[in-house]
Amino acid sequence: MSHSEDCLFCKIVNGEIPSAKVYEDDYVYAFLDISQVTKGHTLIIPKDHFKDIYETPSDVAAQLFNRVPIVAKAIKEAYQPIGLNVLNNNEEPAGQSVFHIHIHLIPRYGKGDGFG
Ligand code: DGP
Repeated sequence: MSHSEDCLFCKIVNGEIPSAKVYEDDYVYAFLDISQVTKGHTLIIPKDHFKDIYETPSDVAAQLFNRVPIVAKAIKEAYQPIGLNVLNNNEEPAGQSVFHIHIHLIPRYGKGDGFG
């Protein structure tokens, strides 16, 4: 398993930094985003370190995106949103602030829910 020494999300995967786990298997880890854009805002990351979509091998991306419906259904069941946005930011100008690829799942609750 490849890690980057000073990567925040590698530390979350390792348990060095605590997180609220939503889902985990051998390849991916999902946890609540610390700055909840809406209630239940979740991030899914590969356990191996890759900076962004450009550096992520297709097989790892396949595993990562494959888990989106699983986590989306768990969020829907737990939080009962009326919609859900799936988002992936790559590079700083696009809003990436943590350089370990991640997918945002943002549950939506209607007008005034704080997103969009
Ligand atoms: P992005 O801007 O797309 O790179 O998203 C990074 C997200 O990571 C941002 O929404 C906030 C979240 N985040 C940053 N630090 C932590 C942390 O220590 N714990 C958790 N759970 N989330 C974090």
